[in-house]
Amino acid sequence: MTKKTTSTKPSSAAMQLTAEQLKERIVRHLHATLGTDINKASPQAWWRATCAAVNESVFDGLRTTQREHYQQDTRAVHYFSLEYLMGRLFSNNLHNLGLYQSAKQALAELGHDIAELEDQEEDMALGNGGLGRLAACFIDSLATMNLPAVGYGIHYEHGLFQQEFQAGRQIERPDSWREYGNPWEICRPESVQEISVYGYVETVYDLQGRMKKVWHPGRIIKGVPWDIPVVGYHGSSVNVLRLWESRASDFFNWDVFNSGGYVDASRENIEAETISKVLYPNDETEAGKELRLIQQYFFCSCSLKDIIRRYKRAHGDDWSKFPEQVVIQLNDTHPAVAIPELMRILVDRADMHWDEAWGICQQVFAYTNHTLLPEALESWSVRMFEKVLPRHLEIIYEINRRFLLEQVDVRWPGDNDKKRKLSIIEEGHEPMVRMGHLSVVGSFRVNGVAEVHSKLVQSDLFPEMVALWPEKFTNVTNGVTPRRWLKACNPRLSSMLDRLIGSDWPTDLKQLSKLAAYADDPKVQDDFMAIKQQNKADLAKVIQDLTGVAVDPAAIFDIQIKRLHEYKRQHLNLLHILALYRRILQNPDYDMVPRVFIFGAKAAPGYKLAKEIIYAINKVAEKINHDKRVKDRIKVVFMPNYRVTLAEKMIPAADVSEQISTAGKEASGTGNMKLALNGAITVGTLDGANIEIAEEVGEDNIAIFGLTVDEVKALRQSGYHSRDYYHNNPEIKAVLDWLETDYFTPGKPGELAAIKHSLLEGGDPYLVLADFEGYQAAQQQIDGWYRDKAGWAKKAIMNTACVGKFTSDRSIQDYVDRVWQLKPCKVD
Ligand code: 9GP
Repeated sequence: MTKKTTSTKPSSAAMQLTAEQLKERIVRHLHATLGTDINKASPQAWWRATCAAVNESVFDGLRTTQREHYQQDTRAVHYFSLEYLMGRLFSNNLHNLGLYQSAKQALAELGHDIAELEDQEEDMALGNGGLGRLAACFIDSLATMNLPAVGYGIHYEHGLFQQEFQAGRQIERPDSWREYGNPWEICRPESVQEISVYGYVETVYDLQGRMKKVWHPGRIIKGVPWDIPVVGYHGSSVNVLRLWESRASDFFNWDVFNSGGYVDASRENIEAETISKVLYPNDETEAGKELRLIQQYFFCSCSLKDIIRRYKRAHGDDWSKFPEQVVIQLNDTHPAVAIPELMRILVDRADMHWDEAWGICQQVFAYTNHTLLPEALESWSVRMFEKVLPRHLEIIYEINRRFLLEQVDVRWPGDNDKKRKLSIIEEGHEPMVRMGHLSVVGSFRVNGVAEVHSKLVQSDLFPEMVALWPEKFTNVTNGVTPRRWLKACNPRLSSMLDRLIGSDWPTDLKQLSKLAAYADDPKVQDDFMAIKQQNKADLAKVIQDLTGVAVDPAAIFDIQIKRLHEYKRQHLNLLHILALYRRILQNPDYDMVPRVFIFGAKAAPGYKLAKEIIYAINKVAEKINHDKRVKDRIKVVFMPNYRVTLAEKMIPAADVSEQISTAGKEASGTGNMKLALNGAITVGTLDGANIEIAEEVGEDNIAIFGLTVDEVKALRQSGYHSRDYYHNNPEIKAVLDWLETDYFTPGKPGELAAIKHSLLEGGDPYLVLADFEGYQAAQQQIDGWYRDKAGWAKKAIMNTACVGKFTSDRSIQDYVDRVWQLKPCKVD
């Protein structure tokens, strides 16, 4: 059960605002903030004026919350994340303040449609995918649950690239989310920090003859904080997301300037500003670049100094309370360099004894692992680390020396293999710093993000660490905020829920279970499916606008939305589409419920095969959508530029949710939760949180297929030969061979051959062919289920009714109970 830590009553001053009062505010801001007039203001100006009007309430809440936290000297969690995929904030803030209806009315009376103004906002896409969106859901829950928290990250000038298709191929365009400023953020020059990189370390002796290390940095960089208020739902706290922007330090500028080096000075400026320039667009792969390490260190160092500044304001130089007041959650290993940085500050700057400093560190940090993919496990070459952060490398060596001596050698005396395996430094031709090992050694808790994933973290990734510290490891299954992912994005279903089960569900999602009592009620079934139908009609318009493809809302809307990656197996979906198409060509009367296969996915720009898969899907779509023989039984669309805002339009319209990763590869998934919450039926493998979704909704309401984690391991061990499947299954052979012809790319045979090659010569690393038959059977099951209208409606309702567990409020409560030990602080 989700424990309720907050009242759900809309109680803040903002809630009492009438449309009339809001109108007055909007017009006032149109004049005083935007300097324009009702008669000539552009939609952009109206949108900004409305944001400013909303901000009056947001800033009120922010001030009150900060005052309360300061006065009560609360323990707080500090969420360190290189990514926050926030999407738009306009409707989210209005909903959370309880102002959406008043604003809608106010704008209507001023002659504007709120939905049109919403489209004025660029997505704040400071993240790649699941990990970044999870961080955004978590900070929403933290504020809603009145938990003192600060999110820390980077104020990227360019977020995730915008995707276009040219002749079916992905083209990346820069994202400039704040080209003309962003109304939600506040610059805080009073809290600027300075950080250092490069240089060398000197060993000196103080007057007592004690050895000290002095780092002489090669460059100093300024971190300028931008605060984005995070509004809790219905009159709860307003927390802060603090994002750091890098600038050249004044000190260095002047130095070079004064000696006449104007060009050099601007080069330094540019280099410093490069740090927060772009988000690395890779997902699940390590960047391995010096700039990326500097980005990580930059935001960790700025954030730690910020935390310490705030702590010292209340406690001066008394460090004893620090672990009571501060907990830092490391979102993946990206911020792991915070561990040696805090050690450096305590030992070198605060003159603390190593043991005392290490004691503090180990009570402060907790680490969440989000992936088992070997290519995503970060490690930095010792050479580069030494160049960028020479003092930190020394500290890591010392942490490692003590760990191997005091822990590993005590537990496994003389076992050099164990030492080699557990060492934070991986020896080899190019010695590497293993950030995962550092994170585990330096943290008091380590969690995975779904039951099965947490088990695999323990059994496959860090078994010896578990032997050393069994109590360190735990699980916190991910969740999503129902405020954005149901209340705001699916207003029709939300109103229906309010009518049927009351309006407490947005902060107490288990209430949804009350819906189960209506699952057989024909009226409720009709209403539920009518809403789905309207949402599908809305999406059909968006599809037409974005892709030019006309789709029929009566068809099954089958949706796969997530980053493009082999392990997520969009190509398995494609092979199934090809098999259906082939059946139709072979049998013109082939009987199937018409289906629209809808994809949304960005591929990392350097990930060639992922881009080939996008190309293949687009080419196959082109052919099928224009083939009269298909008679609209299949349509395929690839939505360009998939992002949070598009997800909000797609998810409420989904009948089928594709969650088809190779078992053991998807740590959790969160799209699976959002889709089920909105009444989509999952076709999925027993992977990540799919397993828990299946447990909650029951086997009648989900189509599970494919190898389990154990079966995947066994198959690999016994030797997997993808060619056997190719030769033994004529349909597999036919569709793979088809891809090699020029059927889909007239005059250019072989253009789509990369997929076949990866599955045959490449050995099919994600077992696509092994799961093909099972997948097909699951899809057949879906087809059968959909023909029974009442049966389908029941399944859809049961999905919404049974997924209350997957609210991010429950995840946060689990973190509070299992990791953070945090108390809510009610803000009036
Ligand atoms: O791939 C995981 C995804 O399964 C999970 O839902 C998400 C949030 O925990 O994190 C993703 N991992 C990453 O984005 C990078 O490790």
